[in-house]
Amino acid sequence: MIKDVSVIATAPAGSRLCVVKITTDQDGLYGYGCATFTQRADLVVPAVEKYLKPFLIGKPADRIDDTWQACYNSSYWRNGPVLNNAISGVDQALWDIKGRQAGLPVYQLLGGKCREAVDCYSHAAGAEIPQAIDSVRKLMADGFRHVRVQVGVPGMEGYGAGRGAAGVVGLHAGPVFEPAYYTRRVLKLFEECRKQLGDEVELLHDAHERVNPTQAVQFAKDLEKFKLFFLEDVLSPEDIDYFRAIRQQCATPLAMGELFNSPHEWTPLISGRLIDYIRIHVSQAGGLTPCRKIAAFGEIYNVRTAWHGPGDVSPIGHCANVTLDLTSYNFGIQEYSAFNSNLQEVFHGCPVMKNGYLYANEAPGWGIEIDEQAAAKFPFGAGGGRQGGDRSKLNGGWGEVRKRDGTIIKQ
Ligand code: GCO
Ligand code: MG
Repeated sequence: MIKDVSVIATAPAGSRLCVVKITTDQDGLYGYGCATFTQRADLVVPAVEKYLKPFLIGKPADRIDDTWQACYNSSYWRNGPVLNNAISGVDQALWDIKGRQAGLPVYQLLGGKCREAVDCYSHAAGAEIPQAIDSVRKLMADGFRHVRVQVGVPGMEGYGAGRGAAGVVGLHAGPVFEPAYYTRRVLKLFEECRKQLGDEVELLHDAHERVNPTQAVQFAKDLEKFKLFFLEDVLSPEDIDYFRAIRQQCATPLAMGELFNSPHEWTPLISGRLIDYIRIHVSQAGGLTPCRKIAAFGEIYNVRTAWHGPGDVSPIGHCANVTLDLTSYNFGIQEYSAFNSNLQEVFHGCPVMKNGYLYANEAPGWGIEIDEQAAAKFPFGAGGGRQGGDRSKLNGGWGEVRKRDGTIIKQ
């Protein structure tokens, strides 16, 4: 039976991480779950403590799907980033508890391995093209077969790479981004990548919803000759109907999903075979329970998985990713971000990276123990966040980036 529900809020590597801890009435039996929404982390904490905790205490700890449905419906209004993350924390903690009780890693509860380890991609970037290519080479030397490569747009606030030269001045004082400069720049990047690195290395790119739908169609077509492993978020969730136009005009593999919180977003793309890789942030969709169903749904339409796995997923969340990756036949690739020493001081038992592969921890549950005293050493600061504006007061939220004429852009 669930005896207590609490939240561990910690930022060992800068990103605000939220982890839910569920304690049962059985001595020493507890579990952890990732509830990380780093841009609004302080809102997830009360969603758990004020709403899910009183709802869950006294309930059985061994009815995971039923508990998920009960939490999901308990707010009447549903499918939002804050509430889904809170539910995810509870959900993943219950899977951890069930694994600990069974003495098995969670992946064994989902039917065991479909592969020995999880092939991953890592991030290469540079403000200038030569730096970006060097960064790819370094990751290839570390054993990665798949590398995401991003390049800066001179003077502009690009995604995933430094700005480089002095800022382009717009009709406003803030950071500037112009999509057409970006697409031309990235085409040059991939031309150089293929010339210098050859065809063997699988290259990925994240457009981070920075171009308008018509540019997206053109961009995907122009990138086709560089044979990307996938092009990510070339459209915004609001524009997913344009995937049909891209599909009709080119064969560039398409990935989408980290911004999705609702079945209304992923169902039409998967059942319409309009994307090749589903990129959901597991806690944004509500946890392991809904995501194992999304993986199964994807298998029917041969849409492969590529779960979101950057630094704003806690090591518990990375274990959930690895669990889905090992147990889903339609695994595609896994995004990897390294666990630095501070993270490993707090989270003992992180998945292990070797030669571009992530290996699950074979211990029961997620196999992770959290040092809560160490976690307390890394409290959420007032600053952080990204891009634009006075970030010191944004609590992890993002500032603004605008076109030269002052129009705000999706970042
Ligand atoms: C990715 C993502 C991230 C997000 C970040 C938001 O593909 O890894 O696009 O870099 O921007 O997780 O907080
Ligand atoms: Mg992305």
